[in-house]
Amino acid sequence: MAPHMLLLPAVVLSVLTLVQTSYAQQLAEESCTVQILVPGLKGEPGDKGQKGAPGRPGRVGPPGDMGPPGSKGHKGVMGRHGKVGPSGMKGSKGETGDPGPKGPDGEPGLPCECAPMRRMIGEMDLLVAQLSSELRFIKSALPSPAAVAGIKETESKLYLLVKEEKRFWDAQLYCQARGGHLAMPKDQESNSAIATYIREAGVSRVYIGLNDVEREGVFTYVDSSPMSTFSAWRQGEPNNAYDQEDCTDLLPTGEWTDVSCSPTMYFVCEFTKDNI
Ligand SMILES: [Ca+2]
Ligand SMILES: [Ca+2]
Repeated sequence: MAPHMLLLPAVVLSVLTLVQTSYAQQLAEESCTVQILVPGLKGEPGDKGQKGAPGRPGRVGPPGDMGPPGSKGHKGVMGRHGKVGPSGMKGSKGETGDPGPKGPDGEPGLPCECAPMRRMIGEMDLLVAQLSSELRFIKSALPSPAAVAGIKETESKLYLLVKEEKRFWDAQLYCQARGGHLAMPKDQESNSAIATYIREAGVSRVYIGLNDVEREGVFTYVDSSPMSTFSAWRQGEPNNAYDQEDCTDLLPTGEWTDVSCSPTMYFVCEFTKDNI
């Protein structure tokens, strides 16, 4: 008989031994006396496996410790002044102070000389009234300082040289609007006053208020009074040149000439002092 035929029942027996417990162990000890079993040869190492999938994220760790404190910053510059606030409420009125000490007695007064004083005061009142009225006249008569070369006066008249060139009748209207007329020299005194006035002002001729518009050759003043005893015609005047000279001008010499009423020239207004 071949040895492997003897071995087969022993192998079967060993398998039974492995699947049975205490009884099998006991039986195996008895079997080891019959046959010693050896493990098989170690196999060849297998191929390296593929890399596995990434694992799940780990748990959140505990908070870290607080870091060391930073260094202190520099001090800032001072800010601008703030806006002025609103005014405060008005304070309450203080109490009246104590009366001051009595002053020294004054010098004894002079005895009153009442009668002369009253007379003087009366005269001054009249003077003030007259000055006030003349001032009112000057203010109303002066169109502008540049247009007038001052005022000339006689005992009863005021003369105003107007340095605005106007035709005869426009000049008369200008004077009338201020309460007067074109100057009407009716005697030597007033004629000289007007002549001096325009000579001092450096004016070569002015209209005066005399004309023969109504009736050729018959001169009348602009207040309708006739030229009577006084006249100051230059030699050869009035000549009614070209049959169209019906108005009158006065020259710095004080002489008159008849001229056309159309040219524009300076003129002199006359005001009666009683009327102003
Ligand atoms: Ca004439
Ligand atoms: Ca003439």
